[in-house]
Amino acid sequence: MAPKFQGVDFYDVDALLSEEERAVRDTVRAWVDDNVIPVIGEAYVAGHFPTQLVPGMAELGLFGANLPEEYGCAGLDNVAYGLIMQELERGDSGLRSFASVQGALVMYPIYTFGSEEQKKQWLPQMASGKVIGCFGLTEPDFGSNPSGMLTLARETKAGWVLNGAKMWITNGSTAHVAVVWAKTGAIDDPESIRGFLVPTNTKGFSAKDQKGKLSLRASDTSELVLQDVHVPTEALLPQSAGLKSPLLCLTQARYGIAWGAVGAAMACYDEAVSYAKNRLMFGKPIGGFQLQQARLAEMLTEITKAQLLCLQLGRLKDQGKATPQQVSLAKRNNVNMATEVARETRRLLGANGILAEYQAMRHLANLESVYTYEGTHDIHTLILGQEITGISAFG
Ligand code: TGC
Ligand code: FAD
Repeated sequence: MAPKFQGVDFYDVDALLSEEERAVRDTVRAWVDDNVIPVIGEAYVAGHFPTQLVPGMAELGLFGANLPEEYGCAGLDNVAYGLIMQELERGDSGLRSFASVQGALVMYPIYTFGSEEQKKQWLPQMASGKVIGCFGLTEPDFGSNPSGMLTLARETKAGWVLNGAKMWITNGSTAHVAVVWAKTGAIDDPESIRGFLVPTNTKGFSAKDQKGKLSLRASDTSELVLQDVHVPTEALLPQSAGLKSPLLCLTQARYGIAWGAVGAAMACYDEAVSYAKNRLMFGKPIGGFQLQQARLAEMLTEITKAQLLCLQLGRLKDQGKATPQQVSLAKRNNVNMATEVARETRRLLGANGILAEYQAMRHLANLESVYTYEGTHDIHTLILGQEITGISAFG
């Protein structure tokens, strides 16, 4: 059995956490060690999300953990929330994706743009894991540029009728409810984009698994088709207004990803150190050779920088001061960093590095998706470019 994860904390970042934040982190860390690490390699190879883990995650209060207790959520601060994402992604990006989508992309828009009735109806059920959600923004021809979406919602006497297709939707086939973003006005008017809560058993709604994924294999990714889907007036998220609404949700999810990526990097670094100390070649541990020491030193340096970045971002978020551009910088840096750490670990492990029995290759393959979703690395570069120069590369 693999030894328990001891953490990676070269700069005593622990000392900067509150007692509650440490306790949350330690609880999720132990849960991941006991429940995720033993099964995730097999689930990944088999290509399915380990649904048996959902009740345990709900019991620990991991869904929408930074939303208020009055709706059945844990009411934690954003640093504790980030630490949860870190530990989940230490297990697997698919697990963190599941929690990100449930909390940041479905519960958050219900909380932020929903009516009181919608919040009471959906949030407690989602916090308890009895209802699973998905978030439909991306379309086959509109990924980085969601403003061009073709999905339409037309008002009728009884409510709305939705038509369109969404692509690459995490939790799409397992979800009970989908947050669907659609234009309610002219096709060239992103200001008319609004969010709808669509139960997935509504007539005309279908979800099809995305087959052939070589990344995020322990995650459900689907294509959604909406063909004359009739929903009542109450399905509309009343406070949603324009492209800015889904983008606000993305800021929440990107924040969690910035922390999650650190978890994946920590898992890989831990594996690399252990392997370097134990693998003998040319009569001594490979960790005794300068080339491998340089690899490990680089990994530890980058992880430490990313940890400090996350912590300060979380503190800013708790003060209501974090900007979307600061979140972009963290998502962009940390995911790239984690991808490099996973790649270097895979290489350090030699042939063993390609096996599912070890973690590095799985994390590396996962992180290629994380690099692309929630705004590709390039898109975050351009968001920062606009912030720096005041000139948009998109318009
Ligand atoms: P643009 O004109 O820049 O913005 C429209 C309005 O929105 C505001 N805004 C934001 N607000 C909050 N958070 C953000 N991140 C925001 N970004 C922009 C902006 O200030 C403006 O407000 P206002 O008041 O002036 O109207 O819009 P644009 O059409 O030029 O697009 C900009 C761009 C390219 C940055 C944006 O479209 C973008 O971020 N594209 C990337 C798409 C993306 O990230 N898709 C993710 C889909 S979901 C997903 O991948 C889930 S994976 C989940 C998992 O498994 O973990
Ligand atoms: P494109 O936008 O076609 O980009 C292709 C390439 O062009 C990229 O390298 C990109 O960086 C580059 N590019 C694009 N525009 C520019 C530019 N202006 N300048 C320079 N380069 C540019 N979406 C959801 O709505 N909900 C989900 O739950 C969800 N889950 C996902 C799960 C997985 C596993 C994956 C892989 C994706 C998921 N997505 C989801 C979709 C994801 O958000 C999109 O894949 C992402 O936004 C990129 O869109 P695209 O794949 O169409 O790439």
